[in-house]
Amino acid sequence: MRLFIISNRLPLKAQRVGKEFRFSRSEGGLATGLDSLEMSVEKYWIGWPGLYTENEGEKENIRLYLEKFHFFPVFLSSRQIHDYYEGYSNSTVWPLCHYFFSYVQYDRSFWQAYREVNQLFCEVAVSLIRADDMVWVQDYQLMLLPAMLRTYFPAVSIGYFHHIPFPSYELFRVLPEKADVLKGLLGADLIAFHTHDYMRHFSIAVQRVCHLNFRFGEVRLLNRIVHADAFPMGINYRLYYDSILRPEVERALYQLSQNLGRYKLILTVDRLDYSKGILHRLKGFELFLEKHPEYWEKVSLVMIIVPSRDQVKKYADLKMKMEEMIGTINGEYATLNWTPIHYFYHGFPFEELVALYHLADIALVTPLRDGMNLVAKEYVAAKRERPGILILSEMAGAAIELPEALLINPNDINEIERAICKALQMPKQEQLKKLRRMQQVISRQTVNKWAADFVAGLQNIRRRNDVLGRK
Ligand code: GDG
Repeated sequence: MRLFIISNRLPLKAQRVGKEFRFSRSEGGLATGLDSLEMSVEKYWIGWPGLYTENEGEKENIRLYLEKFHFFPVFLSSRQIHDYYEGYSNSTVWPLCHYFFSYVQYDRSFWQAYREVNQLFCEVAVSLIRADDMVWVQDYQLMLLPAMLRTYFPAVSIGYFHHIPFPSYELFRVLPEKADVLKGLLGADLIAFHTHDYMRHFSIAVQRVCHLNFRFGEVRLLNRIVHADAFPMGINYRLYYDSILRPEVERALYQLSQNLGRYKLILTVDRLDYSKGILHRLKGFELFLEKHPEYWEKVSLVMIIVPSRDQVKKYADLKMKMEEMIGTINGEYATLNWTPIHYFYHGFPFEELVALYHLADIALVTPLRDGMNLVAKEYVAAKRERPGILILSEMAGAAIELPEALLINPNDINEIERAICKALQMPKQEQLKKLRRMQQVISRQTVNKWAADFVAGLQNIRRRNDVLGRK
């Protein structure tokens, strides 16, 4: 059986280096999660290779290189990147789904480009897929694609996964194109979310906007049913749990301990994004320093921010404010022997990232909204048998599976400050007990299980739809 994954980005991105191209792994939760899938099906992938070119020769070279991995590129023009990706996807849908209502931009040309690019993805897919293939569309950039594909292939198996929150109807209803978006999604047989709450919000929106009756997670259309469900995404657990056994990770850990081992370490890892609560977190850490001079020169925050969407104004503004705050805090509290915040505006190789997870006494994960948050799960797994505390926002999808974390409301900087203190004082035995319970949960709900469950769910609905179609 062949499975076509269709996402905005391919797992490999092309970058121009002089006259050549360099290919590297794409960042972000979707790419890291799906790329590590081990499946019994033949896997193909359609997506944007992350680079803009109008040169047909260059496109051909990129295409030839990627096709060796069964990756099929969709090339976008600079206008499409601006209006579809930075525009409708990241300046309209993203803030809406993360409850940043005042950040939402409405622009007719964004919407037109969104439709046009979804159609472009559809054309590439139609040239590749066969009626007996399975298609798995990923995320909010491609919400119109399921219905577009359905017009070409009435009986093909189509699934959709929404990696970010689906907002409550009261918020979703402000979207001018809400009916088109829902109709687009309803082209799929299975529509899945990280949590039941997101799924419930979606089904209420379908009832209110499309006047369709959702019962027991299903809606009946003319000749088929559409099923909606929660499939919490996991991580490649063994990869993180066993990572410290790798000599290169052990070496990285040794280096880190030499440089930072004198201090208690609080680690934060995010893409640059206002939804991740970076400014609130910095205020919480500043309050902690202000109220607890006894921890000066004893605790440092290591902050990794992976560059993301910095062409979008809100992201560029966030970067400026964040760096200003870091500068102010370090300027106020640093001593000749101690830097309160070690800030990195770039990604780290996997080996160094997992060494940091393993070493850090505390992971501070405080998104204001987050579909799931894989960093929280990776930290718990990478600790192996070493103590550590996860401070986790109750606004992250991951909080539902990890109630043993120190759960906080990320809007309340006093709670962040108190949680840091509590974590620093927590006995080691209690840390280990909580970690073990969380490890049990995430070792069962791995990324492979997530994908296998999704594919099984999709096959099940398709079988039922085939029967309905024959009637
Ligand atoms: C979206 C949703 C949902 C980060 N820094 C480095 C690095 N990373 C990797 C992490 C992790 C991934 O990036 C980030 O995943 P998250 O889930 O935390 O966040 P988003 O990118 O916003 O992902 C999110 C996810 O999709 C999946 O559905 O959980 O809610 O927003 O895997 O390890 N990797 C390396 N170096 C870094 O410096 N190698």
